[in-house]
Amino acid sequence: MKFEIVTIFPDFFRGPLDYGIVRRARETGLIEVSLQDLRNFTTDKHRTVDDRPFGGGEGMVLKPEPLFKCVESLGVADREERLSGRANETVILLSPQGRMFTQALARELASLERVVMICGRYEGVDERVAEALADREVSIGEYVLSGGELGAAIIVDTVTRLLPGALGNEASAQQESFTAGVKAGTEGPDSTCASGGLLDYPHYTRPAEFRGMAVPELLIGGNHEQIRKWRRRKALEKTLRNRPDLLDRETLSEADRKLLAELVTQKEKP
Ligand code: 9D3
Repeated sequence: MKFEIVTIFPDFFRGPLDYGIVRRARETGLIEVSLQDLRNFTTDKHRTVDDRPFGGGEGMVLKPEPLFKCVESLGVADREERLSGRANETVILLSPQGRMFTQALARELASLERVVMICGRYEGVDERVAEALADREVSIGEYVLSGGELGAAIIVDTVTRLLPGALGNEASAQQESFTAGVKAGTEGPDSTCASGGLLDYPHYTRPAEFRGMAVPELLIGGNHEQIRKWRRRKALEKTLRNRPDLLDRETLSEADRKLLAELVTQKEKP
């Protein structure tokens, strides 16, 4: 998988991509990350990448010419080929106006050979980039960043860990929370699995008691059926508290619904 990142701050990526799973994936050649300095695609003496907005208003806008020149220099397939899916590659514009980046989009990107990411800066990017150069506009969340660079780093990280061979235990990427979609009736997670569609259950390691805080006794006991049920209940509990929206989507099993009903009544007590 090749990631190509178009940015005015290539040095920004020294750091986020040099640790852990992403670093190892680069070292083993599972992924390649290439940084494109947008200023190298300017033609004027001052290497200008931005200009004032037509129609007036605050701030500066990234000019289209260097962005088009840069992406075209990478030898990407025609936009039509990309959009139809005939080319196994995509060009993404990172912008606050984009569709939300989700685990589902990460999975889609993980199936491609090449992902080009354009990082916006200033108050925005000339709209012709979104209309005619990028295949899609993606936001990483409902908050305002200073530019798309953090978004691009997040996408590299998220997609890389989905690639077969990126994790020590290849099965574990499949088990993570937000892979979602585990239906009722499908067997619940076993003792080593996370809880499909829910937030993860709490984890503990040694010591069994730390500053007076004990690890739940049941986890030390080793009754795996009990442990499985406890983890499912804890996952439901945490999801209800922190992400109730996930419960609406979740198709819960009969046992889950019973547990959840209990938790809701407990919560309502003073
Ligand atoms: C008031 C208008 N602002 C839009 C919300 C202007 C503006 C602010 C910040 C335009 C661009 C930016 C820079 N942000 C990104 O380029 C960006 C981003 C983000 O701000 N939030 C979430 N995801 C992303 S991806 C790129």
